[in-house]
Amino acid sequence: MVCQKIIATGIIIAALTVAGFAFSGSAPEQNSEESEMPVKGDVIMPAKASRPGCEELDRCYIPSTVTVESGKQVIWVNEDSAFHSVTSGLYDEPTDLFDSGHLDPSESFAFEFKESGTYDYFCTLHPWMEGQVMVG
Ligand SMILES: [Cu+2]
Repeated sequence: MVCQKIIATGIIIAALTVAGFAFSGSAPEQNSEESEMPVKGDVIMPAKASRPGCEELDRCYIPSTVTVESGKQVIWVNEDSAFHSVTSGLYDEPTDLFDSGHLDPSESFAFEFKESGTYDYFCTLHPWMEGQVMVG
């Protein structure tokens, strides 16, 4: 009888251990889809953004407007097969806050926004490409 009790207790402990392991193991699994991508961008430059017309569909930078807290960085990823840039200001009126330079396909650029405000940016190669970062 004593022996059976010990075995039964052992099985319960083993079952709890397996359950606990499965539970703690499920947490990182939720992020596995994101980590499959080389870089997880907040904004992407999609295929064909180099052609005029993406602005009509609001698909030059996706999303074209992002909101972040101050002190946070925004990451852009060029998913197009053409060069693009992420340059602060407007095409006719660039500012010197940030400029990615020419981004190769699948290259990324990150910038940390320290002060709240609304920041326009554009692509130096394709003037129709415009986006905005709202920093709260
Ligand atoms: Cu571009």
